[in-house]
Amino acid sequence: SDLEQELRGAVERGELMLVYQPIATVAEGYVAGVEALLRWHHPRLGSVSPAEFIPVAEEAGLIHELGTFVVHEACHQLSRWIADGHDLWLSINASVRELHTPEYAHRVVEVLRTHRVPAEKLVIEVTEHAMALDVDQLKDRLSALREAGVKVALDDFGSGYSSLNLLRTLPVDILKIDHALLDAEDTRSTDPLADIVVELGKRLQLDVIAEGVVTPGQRDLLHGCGCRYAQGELFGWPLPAERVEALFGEQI
Ligand code: G
Ligand code: G
Ligand code: MN
Ligand code: NA
Repeated sequence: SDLEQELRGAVERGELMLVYQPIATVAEGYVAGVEALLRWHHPRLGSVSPAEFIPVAEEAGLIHELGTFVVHEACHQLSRWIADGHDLWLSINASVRELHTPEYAHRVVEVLRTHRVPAEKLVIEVTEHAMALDVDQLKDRLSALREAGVKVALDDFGSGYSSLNLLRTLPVDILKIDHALLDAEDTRSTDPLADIVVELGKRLQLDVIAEGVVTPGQRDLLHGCGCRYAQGELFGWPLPAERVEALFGEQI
């Protein structure tokens, strides 16, 4: 496709960059981590959404090149933040296709070593599209990451039918609650669904992050449920490194 042609070489041409969305503590509103999100600015097509180009990259076998760029760039940035005395973690999204590669965990560890970043500061987010991969294989990949000290998050939890089964099957540390579970919950002070999902995470001894938090009402609701972390418009959109940095140490 046209998009595929344009995506080839986009890394070398410097058209890709990362933005970072703050992940804040619900109780205090401090930035505890950031999620790196890929952006593509094409000279003619303009801004292309990852929702559009990631599937193309997966089909075209370009996802490994993109994924490598993301891990390097994000870990390099994290190493600078750590050197500046900031205490935070960094999450990156991994495509299931990347996790297909047997040496994926090994490569990630190499990058961490290159940038002298402690493994426990890195979180790899996987979605339930992960089901497309052989589950045993995926378990092996995630276990290898965790043995190296890297954290694993199950992303978009609650957005699809296979979530509960995946949660039972996969070795993960963090549960990210899909924004759809919180939508329109602002008017209520309690929500059984949010409550149950947060409780589920706690019972499984997982850290829970709520996504797509837009209103103070939603934050209060999450606080009431005992949800520890949240991300979304209320705390900040994905921002370039130098702009997200301005939020570190501030109450937001
Ligand atoms: O940032 P935005 O909401 O536009 O992202 C759209 C989708 O693209 C989300 O599902 C997000 O997880 C995914 N995405 C963003 N950055 C990356 C990335 O670096 N790698 C992968 N595999 N997916 C990404
Ligand atoms: O699939 P994943 O959770 O990785 O996608 C994260 C994306 O969600 C981000 O790229 C961001 O653009 C989008 N996002 C971030 N905050 C909000 C929000 O408050 N509301 C909505 N609808 N989307 C958000
Ligand atoms: Mn994500
Ligand atoms: Na998500």
